[in-house]
Amino acid sequence: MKQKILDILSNNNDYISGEKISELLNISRTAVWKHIKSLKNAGYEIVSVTNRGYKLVSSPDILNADLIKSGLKTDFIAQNVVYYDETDSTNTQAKLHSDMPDGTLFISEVQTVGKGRRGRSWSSPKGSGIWMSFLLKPSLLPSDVAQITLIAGLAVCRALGNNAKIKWPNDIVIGSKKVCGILTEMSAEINCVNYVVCGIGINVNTVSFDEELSEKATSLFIETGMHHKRVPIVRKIAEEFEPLYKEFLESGMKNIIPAYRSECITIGREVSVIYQNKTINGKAIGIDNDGSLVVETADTTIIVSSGEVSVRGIYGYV
Ligand code: BTX
Repeated sequence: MKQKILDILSNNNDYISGEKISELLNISRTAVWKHIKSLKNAGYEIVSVTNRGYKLVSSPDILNADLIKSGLKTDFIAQNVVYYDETDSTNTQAKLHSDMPDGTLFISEVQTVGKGRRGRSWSSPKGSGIWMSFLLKPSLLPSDVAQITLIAGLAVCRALGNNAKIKWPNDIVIGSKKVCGILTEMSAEINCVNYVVCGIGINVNTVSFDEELSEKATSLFIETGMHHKRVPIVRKIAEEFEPLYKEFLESGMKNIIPAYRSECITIGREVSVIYQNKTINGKAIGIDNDGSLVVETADTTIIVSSGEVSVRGIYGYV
């Protein structure tokens, strides 16, 4: 009932009377008042004016499954949400619960064993970030799954704004520092994918990083000097991700790549590409139509696909 009242208040820009809410929900005005009181206790700022009613002024920055889903404009992405106050890793949980529906979002206030790629760890402190994973069940060849990272990157980049850019293949940066990392994992047979887990970690209101990270990590707060509510960002990512993902499943990357290129900061830079225990230095000259990085070296041009690869700028992290 509290959630229904919240929905009504959220969808009303003006005051709405207690009487009107009690009619809409078929409960007494005293019950409405009690629920409003408990919403206020939970951190919602709701003003009440005699003869006019109630108005929602602001919501607390809590991650809540109902808040994420309420009015979400997607068909299936994040329509089912599994929320944890604390968990090891949302990617691990998504894999453990892979029987859940396609598009299920796993999200946690804190991760105790946040994972990066190849055994690296991902710092996921309580309250200041978005640590979440989409469970996906695409009909794809295993070799095409890495492209989901690129799509998620474009969706995050659009959702974050604030001049966020993509550092190919799996980081989102603002300026020259990393604000988001993406870890895509899958369970597959030789020719078919059972499921994919696309994990997204975003530093939102992190005030500072420890010494080891501060050289390459940043947050929305550090970049803008403002706190940002996390739920609207989660919703925006889901709403940006779904049409891109559908387009990808229908027609591959060809219609997505032009937009990806225009947000990708790696193109035109001198880079060091590390893959299969080799390091190749060269200039990133483009992204081809399936999302691979084209690198020109002293004597040849190589195409690097976005699977297990790290890219470092020769003159810094980006
Ligand atoms: P990556 O391997 O590209 O980056 C990991 C590296 O990034 C670490 O070795 C460290 O240097 C640096 N790093 C660690 N934590 C942070 C941070 N908070 N901000 C910036 N840099 C950091 C990137 O892997 C993939 C990260 C995915 C994280 C999400 S969170 C939800 C989901 N669950 C989970 O366990 N992982 C994913």
